[in-house]
Amino acid sequence: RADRMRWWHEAKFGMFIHWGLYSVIGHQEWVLESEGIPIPQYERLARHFNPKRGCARDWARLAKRAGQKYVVLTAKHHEGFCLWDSKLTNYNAAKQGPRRDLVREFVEAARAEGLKVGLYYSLMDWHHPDGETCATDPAARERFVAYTHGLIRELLTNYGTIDILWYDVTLPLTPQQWRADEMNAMVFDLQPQIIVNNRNGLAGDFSTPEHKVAADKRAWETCETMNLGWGYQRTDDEWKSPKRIVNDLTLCVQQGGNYLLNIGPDAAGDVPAESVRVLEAVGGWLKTNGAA
Ligand code: JFZ
Repeated sequence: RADRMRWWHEAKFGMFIHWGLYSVIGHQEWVLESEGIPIPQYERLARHFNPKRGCARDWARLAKRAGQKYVVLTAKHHEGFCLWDSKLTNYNAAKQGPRRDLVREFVEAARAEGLKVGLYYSLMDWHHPDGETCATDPAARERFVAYTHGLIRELLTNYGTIDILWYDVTLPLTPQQWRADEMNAMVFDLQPQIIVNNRNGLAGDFSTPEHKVAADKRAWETCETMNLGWGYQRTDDEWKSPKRIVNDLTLCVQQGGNYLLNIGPDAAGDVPAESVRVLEAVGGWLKTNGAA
């Protein structure tokens, strides 16, 4: 168990990537909910989700320049759109929109740059017809939990070694209703070396304080944004300075934690220029100080 975590403790610094249909609009990743967009209208965003070839490789190269050692991509956020070629839903990037398996491109790009590979997966799903009714309707719950286990199985079967599974948001079900124990057992069966976080409501391998450096007795990782939002937000220019980020990273590392710093690429896969500038400055500092 300790061995499984070693690379992660040594890595210390990772890149979080929030990317999905919400990136087309540029009002963050909660836009479906926060602006009350009807599902059929939201689905049409897929037509405008047209990433440049090689954008995942650009992110991986950027992570390297920043001194980051692992990357975590939102394979499915709350919007429910799957960035991979799923057999369980057509609401995915290989069947509509770009018609490419963006998880495969991401995984291959990360490996090519020598980075460890993480996938973020939101249990909560605003798009699936059973995603809400599963809270009260047992038949819907049965279907939705099976769907969820099936999607996670695909992610951990079809893309080679996955180093981190980063769950998020258990709503509207309890860990018991998700059959989270069984889910993790499947995860470790498929990928014995993987490490998982605690946002499926179980302890997992590490905890995930957000927007704060919160030292813990167990393994922990602070996740943080570079501006205000996680998903691409056009008007959001409240960028943290390289100094602030180096400071937070240093605080995490001093206290034995990891630091997962987010970028929100746009629908073309372009990373906001200010994020690039700040990440390069952070990487430069790490190099100068012999820390990368
Ligand atoms: C979640 C998402 O809703 C959000 O869009 C983003 O992906 C972020 C990384 O995770 O938001 C959370 C989840 C958990 C907590 C706070 C925000 N928490 O435990 O404090």
